[in-house]
Formats: sequence, structure tokens, C-alpha cells
Amino acid sequence: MNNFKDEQLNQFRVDDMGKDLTTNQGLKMTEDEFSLKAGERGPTLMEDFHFREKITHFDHERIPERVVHARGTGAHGEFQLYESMKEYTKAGFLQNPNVKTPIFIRFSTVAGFRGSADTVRDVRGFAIKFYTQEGNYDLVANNMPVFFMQDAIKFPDFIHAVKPEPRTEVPQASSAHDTFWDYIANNQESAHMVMWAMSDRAIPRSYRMMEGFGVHTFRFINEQGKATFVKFHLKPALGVHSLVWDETQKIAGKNPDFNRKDLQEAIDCGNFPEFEFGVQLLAEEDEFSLDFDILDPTKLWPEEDIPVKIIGKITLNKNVDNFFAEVEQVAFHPGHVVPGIDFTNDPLLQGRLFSYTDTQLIRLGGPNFHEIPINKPLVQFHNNQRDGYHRQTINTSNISYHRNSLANGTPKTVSESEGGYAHYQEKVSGNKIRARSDSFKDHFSQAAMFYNSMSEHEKKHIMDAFKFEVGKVKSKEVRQQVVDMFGNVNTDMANQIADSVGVNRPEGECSKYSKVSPALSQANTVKRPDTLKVGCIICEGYNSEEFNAVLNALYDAKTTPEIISSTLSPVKGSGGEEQVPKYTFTTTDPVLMDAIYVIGGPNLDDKAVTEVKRFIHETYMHYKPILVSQNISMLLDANMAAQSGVTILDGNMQINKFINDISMHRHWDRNVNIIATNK
Ligand code: HDE
Repeated sequence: MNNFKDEQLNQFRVDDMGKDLTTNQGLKMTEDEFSLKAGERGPTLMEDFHFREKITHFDHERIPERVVHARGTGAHGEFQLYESMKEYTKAGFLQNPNVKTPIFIRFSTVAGFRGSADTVRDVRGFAIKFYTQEGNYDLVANNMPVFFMQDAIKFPDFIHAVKPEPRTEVPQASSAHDTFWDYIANNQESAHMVMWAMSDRAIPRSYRMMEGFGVHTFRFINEQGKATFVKFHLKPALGVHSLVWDETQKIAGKNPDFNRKDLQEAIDCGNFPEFEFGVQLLAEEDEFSLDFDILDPTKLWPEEDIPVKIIGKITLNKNVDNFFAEVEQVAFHPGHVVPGIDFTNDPLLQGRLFSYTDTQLIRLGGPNFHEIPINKPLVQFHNNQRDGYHRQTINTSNISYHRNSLANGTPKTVSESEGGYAHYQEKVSGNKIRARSDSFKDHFSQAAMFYNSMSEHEKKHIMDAFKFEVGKVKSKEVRQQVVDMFGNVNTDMANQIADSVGVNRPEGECSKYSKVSPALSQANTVKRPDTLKVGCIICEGYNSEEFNAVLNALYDAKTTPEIISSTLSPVKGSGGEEQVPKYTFTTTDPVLMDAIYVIGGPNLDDKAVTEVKRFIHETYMHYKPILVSQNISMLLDANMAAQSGVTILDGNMQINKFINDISMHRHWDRNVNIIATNK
């Protein structure tokens, strides 16, 4: 099936390969290495237009990075609807399951600068542009279902607090500092979101393994004008998986582009990332039926109470051709809607509806950013807006105003039945007032529900994250305020944090909240071995029969085996065939693998033994599966073999076990303390 966006972009793609070098005016040049000088050792001449053009263009190459979500990556794909949503919405792209809608997606971190590391603890942006036949629809989502505040007017304050501190501009891409936690303790509506940010959700293994959430309550409107409240969800086909904290910090140095590369490589290999697209629906008459306000963006709708109806699928199937042209220049906006999708009065959403166009004006340098190829809708646009920086269209009509008779009143507006957008006529009344509704005043019940719903290892990770982050706060007063605040969520958790960060335990017991929502635990999501990276460590003379059996099983299970050895030279097996390593012990690292298989070989020298032990040790400490050949099982530390996810290979049964262990990804019940005691 044609991807119409791809066809449109094709008109703008330029391949310079094999071409003559010209100036921007198309003039072929004889020389591009030496500026025009008065004598071989003389000064450069003003007349050198080629030099001036080249340097001037270079001087102006940078545009401002996004004020938030600066670090990210993107890909093209398509949306496939499973069943018509006609009953709830008239949105064209949600009517016919036979129509595929081209999309562009951008994943991002929030706080870090454009060159910061991928694997930092942070929220991830999950912004999708649907190029529909009714114009662009943007779902500008995150990988967490709630947000830090209830009113957009606080966004600049929050972002100032989380970004590097103004005096020193440190720390980069980290919330582990005084101003962030000072903001949190003084703005307690953030409690629920902070629980998510301290959880494993904030350190995803892959953009392909994250859930996406539209956060706000939106409105679907059907052909009859009936509204239904809706929350948007994306669920990854591979389940939700995270890194462990120690890994994230090491990866930030070993491969700061970890998540970016992961996405690009998966798409290049044809392992197209997939996300199911779901909606939670709530009838308008049930607006007040929940025990929280549906306009409050610090609240989620528990899936056990309002199930997520899966209505379609997103597949990412093409990498960008040019990062700047596509990923940097893409401009999202929650206000890019189509008929059938409307807003609610969520004060966070209302504020966002202003911010996104405003930010593009400075970032992309003027009001014509909708004409940049990646932002251009598939349908033509016609109105009386004119001129401005970088205008591309040549509007030939002499008429650029409404109402007119010279152009028969065109471009003309159309009725709703002809596809015109009409805002939902919600009845609104009230006094003008700067205030927060009483229905927004509960800040802790869902924060507690989130914690209550975690598995034991997830709870431990949350506590460890708090201990790290709050432990980095220099102000003891702020540390105490944070501990007191989170005493409202869970007493045991707050006590442990208090003990670790050297402040008093909070007063009183918090046992008010018992609600649990199992869907919040990523431990309950899909587990599959597909695409997980298995480092296969080989050495000259390895056992070919065993190696081939394991490799075939790994391929059958759709994992991604990657061969590691001392050098990049081909390595010969016992059967005479050769394997060419992809990495050496120094060009990759155990933190970059999801599992390891160590076959070794008879010629494993001392240096290789040291490296293999390092790979085993790190992989073990990060709870990842390990398979070792029987003949080198002595490289395992004592008692390690008895631990979960560790296998010594002496037959096919063990290969199957290893594959299952890879599906589990992490083996949390492993005793990681045994290494320390045995060394
Ligand atoms: Fe954004 N946000 N945001 N945000 N946001 C931006 O727009 C803003 C919020 C989100 O990949 C900016 O083009 C305000 C919630 C994503 O290009 C800016 C508020 C959610 C991205 C902006 C919020 C998001 C942005 C910066 C109210 C999840 C990256 C650059 C508190 C539902 C889009 C840009 C991309 C980007 C403002 C809160 C998601 C400044 C005022 C809630 C995924 O306009």
C-alpha cells in the first residue's frame, strides 16, 4: 500500500552522490579547498563569494534546541485501525480499518540538552503525528500517564527547577539536585508523577518497550454530535522493559546514543517496532462517577475500572533520511486536531494549546513552519495567511482577505457535514477566578495506588531511586521536606528513604490507601525474547557443534546474537568454519547486552579470561541471563550456577531454558550479594 507521506517527502529528497559541486545558486565551482587570495601568502579577498556563502551558511547552521524534550529521535510508520470507532468519533482516520494512515513519531527525554545521554532517569516523550486526509492530528504523549502539575502556568517553574541549576549549569539531564526536590516538596500535586519518575518507567530499555499515554482526558465527538471522554494509550508489542540504574549510568558513558541506536538498528534490520493503540472511554454522563476529577492530569483511570479498548496498531517501518530535516524540524502541537477529536477543560491541556505554536515560532524561525516537508499536511491548505520568513507557497490570487466577492468568497468555510471543524459546544459558566477546584486537592491516593501495585523488585527500585536522588540534595531541610511529603504515600518507603538520607522519619503512619491496579506494574506486561541482544563470546577453536546449536536456537527465538571476541579477526571453530566477531571486549560491554552466552574455546588466554569474568560478573549483577559451556563453567563465581537465570550448557534442554530466561529478561530473585561474599 502506498505511503502518501513518503511520496510527498520524495519531492524534497536530494541525493548529492556523484554530482558536481555548486554554490547555492547552482554555479559549478573549480575549487573548494582554497579561498581566493591576493597572492599565495596574501589576505583572502572580499570578492570570494563562494567562501562567504560557505562560511555564512555554516555560521547559521544551528537552531535553538527544544526548551524541553531537546534530546530525541524519530521514525516514520503507519497506523492501522482494527475496528471502526464510528460509534464514538467521526475522526476520518478512525472509521475504516482498510485505510492506513502515515505517521511520524518522535521519542525524547525531557530535561537534558540535545547532546545529553539517552539513558538518564527522566520521563520520555512519545509524540505522534498522524498525516490524515483531514489534516494532521498530533498525539503529543509521554511514557507516563500523569504529570507533575495540574495547571500549565506552573510549567516554567517546574522546568526551571529540573533543568541544570542556573549558577553552575549542572547537573545535566538529572533531577538529582536541590532545585528539583525543593520544587517537588513545595508543589505536592507532583507526588503521583514523582512516583512514576522514580520507578523503572523512567529508565526504559528501549523506546520500543515503553507504553505511551495521552495523559489528558480528551473528547471524542461522533456524527450525531455526541461526546465521549477518552484517554489514549499505546502498548508495546514487546512489553514494558527497563534497564537497571547501575547499567543506565554506565551506558551513558559507553554508548550515550543507546536508545537512539536501538530504534534505528531495529528498523534497519526489519524488526519493526509495534504498539497497540488503545482508548479508555467514559460516557459524558459519567463525568463525575469516579472518585477523582477527570480533568485532573495527576490522575489516571485504573484499567481495571475502565478497560483499555485496543482499536489499532502503530508500526514504525522507516528511519529518517536526514535527522535535522525530519527529527529536529518536526513540530508537534496538541492543538493539531481533526473533526471528532476535541479538548476538555484540563488546565494543563488548555495551557499546552497555547505553548506549542509559540515555541515553534522561535525554534523554527517564523510562522511558516507548517510548510517544512515533515510538517506539511497531506491535504492542501488554503487560507488568507500570507508572507513571513521562509514562505514557500506562491499564492497566485490577488485576494488575501475574508470576506470578499472578487474570489466568490473563497477560500470559504464549510459546514460540519462537509468536514468543517466545529468546537464542541460545552456549556461553561463561572466567575473569572485564579483558583484550583476542590476536586483537584487529593495528591496522594493515586501515588499510593501506584506504589501498592508494584512488585517487590519494583518497590525496591523506587526506594533506591529516592535514596540516590534525595541523597544528592545538599539541603538537609529539603531532604526532610521530601521525606515528610512521601510519608503521605507509604510509611515504610518514606522511613527507608529517611534512614538513607540522614533525616528524621516522617511522623505518623500512612495506611489510608489500599487500592491496587495490577496494570500499573510493568512486571505484568508481555515477555518475549524478540530482538533482545545476546553477546556470544567465542575464542579460537570453539566447539562448532555446540555453538551452531545455540546460535540457531537464538535466531529461531528471534533474538539478536552478536559475536564478541578478543579481536575483530575471524575466529575458527573446531569444525573449521569461521565466525567474524562484531565486537571486541573493548568495543562493546556487558551493559549493552541483554544476555550473554560464553562458549570460549581451548585457547582462552589469561587476558580473555579476565574479560570473560568481567562480562559474567556485570551481566550477573544486572540480573540478566547467562549461559556458559560446561568446559568453562569454572569461570562462574561460586554458587552463581545455582542462581536464577544462570545456566551451564550440557544439552538441548539447557538451550531451551536459556531462551526462556531471555524472555524473562531480568532474574530479580537472584542473590547478587554472593559475588561480594565469594571474592
Ligand atoms: Fe510538552 N512541550 N508541555 N508536555 N511536550 C513541548 O514543544 C508544555 C506536557 C510533550 O518531540 C514543547 O515543540 C507545556 C505534557 C512532548 O517535538 C513546549 C506543558 C505532555 C514534547 C511544551 C507541557 C507533554 C513536548 C517544547 C504544560 C504529555 C516533545 C518543544 C505543563 C502529554 C515533542 C516543543 C517533540 C514538547 C510545553 C506538558 C509532552 C515548550 C506548557 C503533560 C512529547 O511547547
